[in-house]
Amino acid sequence: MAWDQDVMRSRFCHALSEMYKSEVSLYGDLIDIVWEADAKAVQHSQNMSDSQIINPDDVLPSRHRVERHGAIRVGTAHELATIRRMFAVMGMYPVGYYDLSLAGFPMHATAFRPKTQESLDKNPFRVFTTVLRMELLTEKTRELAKQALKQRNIFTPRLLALLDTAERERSLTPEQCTEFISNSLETFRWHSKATVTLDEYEQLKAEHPLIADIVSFPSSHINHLTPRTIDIDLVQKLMLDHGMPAKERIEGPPRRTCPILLRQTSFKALEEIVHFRDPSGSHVKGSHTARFGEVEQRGYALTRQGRQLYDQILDQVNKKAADGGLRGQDYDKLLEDQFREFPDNLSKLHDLSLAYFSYQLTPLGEQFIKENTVSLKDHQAPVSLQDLLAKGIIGYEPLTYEDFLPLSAGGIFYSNLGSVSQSKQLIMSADPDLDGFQRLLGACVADEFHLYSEMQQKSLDICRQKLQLDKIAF
Ligand code: OOG
Ligand code: NI
Repeated sequence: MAWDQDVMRSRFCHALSEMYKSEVSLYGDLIDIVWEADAKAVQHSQNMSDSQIINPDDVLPSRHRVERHGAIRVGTAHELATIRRMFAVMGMYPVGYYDLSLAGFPMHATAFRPKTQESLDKNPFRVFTTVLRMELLTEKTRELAKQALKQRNIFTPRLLALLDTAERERSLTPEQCTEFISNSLETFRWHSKATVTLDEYEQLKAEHPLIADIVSFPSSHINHLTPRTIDIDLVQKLMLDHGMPAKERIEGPPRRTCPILLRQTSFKALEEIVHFRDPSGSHVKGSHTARFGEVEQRGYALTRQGRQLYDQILDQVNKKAADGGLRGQDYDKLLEDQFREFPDNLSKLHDLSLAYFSYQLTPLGEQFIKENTVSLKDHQAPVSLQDLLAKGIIGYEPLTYEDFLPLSAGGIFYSNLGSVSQSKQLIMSADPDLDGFQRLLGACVADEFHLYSEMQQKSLDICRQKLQLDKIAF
């Protein structure tokens, strides 16, 4: 590739964040709060006096300071496949399949994100991308949605030309790269003029508010951006202190010593003025509620077993909460209690294969290579990982979860979108449709567990080579 995909992604992420800040000023305030919370958390962990100001930029791993995710929703196969081509230029590829019908949404999704450790370290920006499942709409709404989607083009002609160039020539000039960034922003820009009439909008919305959000506008507006924090509980508190319309509670697992997966909270979507098309040619004023700001704290990536245990515990929590009508703090208390079942120390998570890890030689291990006269492989039995860990030659660190938790996203949807239509039952009984999704996408999605497992294996291979071993028994 004759352009740097990681640089393109960073530039795009920065430009998108600036655009969203200018569109939704509360998102800018949220960024400031995250900065404040991170500074306080760092200060606290270092036991500094309050007067000593720490700049999180100086202390946190650099990816924290730029880290964002965003979310968009598209309507057609052409839109989804073109988004895929656009993100590929920035080194973002479809990872994971998310079936949102479970939560009553007629949509399914993937996350476009970098796949290698190197790229993730440079800039982990990812975009959760949903597409409408036309087959889950009632006939009348489906026709309306198709009509509205048919007459829009969410990509500038220049972007489409640049995509062709990039794919054909495998190269873009610096000027073309700059044009690419500015043109790609247009796809995600907010437009307050709807492409449908108020009547049509109401009809779409009655079936599901998200159908209206996807179908009624000339672009695929970014519906939220999400900075990463190191202390989401503090951010939640600061949001409330600052009088932000914060959600009642943080979604995802409870606060733990060893954080897992993802915890998220947000400020509620704003009601924005929209001008709807009028059959007479003028415009009618109305409103739309969809765009918000979110914040996330990322924890460890779980293995399939780990994820199963997580899902199982969460299921119990939700059943008990529903039975007892528990909400807010009562729900949080129950969540915390039930999650005691999930081991909360690093070596247990490792030994029970509940999380993924990256292995590296310890300082002792490095010294061992330098000074060792008898190589490890002279031993009769194959060297086991356990052995190397016990001898302190190899150490490990948890891998960060780079993906999403659709159920907690569901919680976020609910708090933003009010009531849902009767067609919800129909949607909720639908099966996931990975094949259908991949047909719309025009490509396969990568399996996230596979990617983590590959990263883990790669780190172990590097240790093995350094130690000059043929094999490390797992
Ligand atoms: C999808 C939301 C998914 C998250 O943080 O889990 C997401 C959407 O709002 O379209 O961003
Ligand atoms: Ni999100």
